Amino acid sequence: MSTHPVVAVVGATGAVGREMLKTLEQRNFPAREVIPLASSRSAGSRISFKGRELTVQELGSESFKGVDLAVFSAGGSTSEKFAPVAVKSGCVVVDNSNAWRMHDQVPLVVPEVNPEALDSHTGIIANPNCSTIQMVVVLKPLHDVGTIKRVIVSTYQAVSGSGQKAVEELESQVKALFSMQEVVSQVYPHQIAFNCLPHIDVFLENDYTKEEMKMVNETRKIMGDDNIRVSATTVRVPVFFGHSESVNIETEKKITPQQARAILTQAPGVKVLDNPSEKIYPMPLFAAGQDDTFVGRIREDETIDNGLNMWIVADNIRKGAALNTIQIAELLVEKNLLRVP
Ligand code: NAP
Ligand code: 3JN
Repeated sequence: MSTHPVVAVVGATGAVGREMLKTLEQRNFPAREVIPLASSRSAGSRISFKGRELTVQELGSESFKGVDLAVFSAGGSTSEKFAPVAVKSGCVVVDNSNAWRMHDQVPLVVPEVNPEALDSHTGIIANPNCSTIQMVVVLKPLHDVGTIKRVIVSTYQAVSGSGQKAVEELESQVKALFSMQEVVSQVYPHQIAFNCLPHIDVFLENDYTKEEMKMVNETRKIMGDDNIRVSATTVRVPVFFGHSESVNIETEKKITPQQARAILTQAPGVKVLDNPSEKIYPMPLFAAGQDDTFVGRIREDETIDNGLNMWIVADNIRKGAALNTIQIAELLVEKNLLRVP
């Protein structure tokens, strides 16, 4: 293969797929050709890429012939079925779904945190959940210095995390409420406009949601430390773009807020916005469209010896999904790993 791979984007018409195309273009990813794939519903529709119109093709078992790299964002069942088909065709897969994240042979990668995990890939590489990505980008540099023992996180997740239809649902509910019309909920089990839903993905037997357990298990795998205890509450809020997180950590070695700010100022992919007296702190409205993960409100947890509280915000569709995926693809090219062993 030349260093200019043929790239397939599976789920190209969706919220994440469109952002992946935008990111490939913005970062001038060295693709020889880009092939947008989706379901029969949108096959034949056109998508613009680098000033040209690409025709969306229906995903099928022949779609990966001659393709070097496939980035997937079409849901877990599509990834389960088609990622192995792609790998069999000699194509390396970076998958955005939950389907492969916890498989032993599948690296779960955040380039700023564990790029070395890519070296042992066997064809499929998993992109973590958005809420996990933005948290570990901030926690890993602190873990390296103070060893994190325990994390308690509550999330405030934007509706774009549930796809294009959810963005439209919030929009139409707000319009309906201001024009005294009936509110219709199809994506969410309750009205999301002017509301908060402590319910993301399905409830599990332990009374946590699947989204919460993704944060628990993925954090340990990415940080390479099964001793870290994580407790998560994930909440959907009426924000269009940008997930926010209130994060509390307990460390073995004390890290003061001043030290944490100094460590995080040097951390790749992180921007410290922490000057409360000037009303400077991260907010989702301003993180939307940005590549960095923002952290602020860093302060001591006064209830324990070695504890910190902080507020972490990032664009869930960008760093939480599309950008992280394309950063993985860039690393694969850079490390000459774009081949199935
Ligand atoms: P979305 O806006 O609803 O888009 C879904 C995309 O998948 C569309 O392009 C759709 O094509 C395509 N698709 C659906 N079923 C398909 C099938 N059977 N065969 C081929 N294509 C199919 O959703 P999204 O927000 O982009 O999210 C897509 C997926 O990405 C999610 O299900 C999730 O697994 C993953 N995701 C991950 C994160 C993360 O945390 N890293 C965040 C968000 C999403 P049509 O236009 O033809 O319907
Ligand atoms: O809800 C969010 O804010 C993030 C959503 C992620 C998501 C949505 C549908 C299916 C996922 C994911 O990445 O974990 C999945 C999934 O693949 O399970």
